[in-house]
Amino acid sequence: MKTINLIIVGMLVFLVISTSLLFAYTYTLSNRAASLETRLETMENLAQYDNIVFSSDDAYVQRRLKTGESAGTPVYTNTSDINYGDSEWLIIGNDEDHEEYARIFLKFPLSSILDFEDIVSVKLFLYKSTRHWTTWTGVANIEARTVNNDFWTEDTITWNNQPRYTTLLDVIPVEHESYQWYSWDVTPLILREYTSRDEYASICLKAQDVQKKGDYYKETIYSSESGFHPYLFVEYEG
Ligand SMILES: [Ca+2]
Ligand SMILES: [Ca+2]
Repeated sequence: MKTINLIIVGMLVFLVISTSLLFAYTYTLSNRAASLETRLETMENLAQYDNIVFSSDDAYVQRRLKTGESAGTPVYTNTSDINYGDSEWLIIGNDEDHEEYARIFLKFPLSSILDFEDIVSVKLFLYKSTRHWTTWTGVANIEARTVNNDFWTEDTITWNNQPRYTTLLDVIPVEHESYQWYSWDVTPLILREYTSRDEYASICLKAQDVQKKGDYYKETIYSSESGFHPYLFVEYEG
């Protein structure tokens, strides 16, 4: 009789636990779906405006990552030939302690900009995520730089075959713990592309400073695969 009671109690406990887990899982899923919906709706609203240009290609590239130590010898994962074009993240990092470097490349088709003569400014907008690797609370200066080569694609770009970056366009302090849009002024690049009849503008985003001893930062931006599509905002005269 005691054994039967124990079995019944056991079954009841199992039922209660599994039902709670199922509820928690369903709740998390519906929350995630809701937040993705909100993001996509925001992007659709933006797309109504003809002064928004979405990126055609976006990816980050990354140099080798120190993953740990084995008997005093550093262990690395070589990421230099890995392509991250379909990732929902775009990552920036410049960390000598961990020997880890990451940059973002973006490409924008300029055919939808019809009125170059009336351009007042063009700003690059990126949404910063709170996906963190550490509890560091500092500010990272992030540079936007010109990339002359437009022949790279998000499906093939890696650390080893990345195009060169050149002129500094703008530098913006990004708070590690923030969750918001940030913008960089890229007007001179877009006007130059127009003057030279170039149909695409490529931009590199990288960290300006090398990480200081004891600090560790890697900033994560949402990619076009996430719902927060990187875009250019073109401001016209009048
Ligand atoms: Ca991408
Ligand atoms: Ca170009």
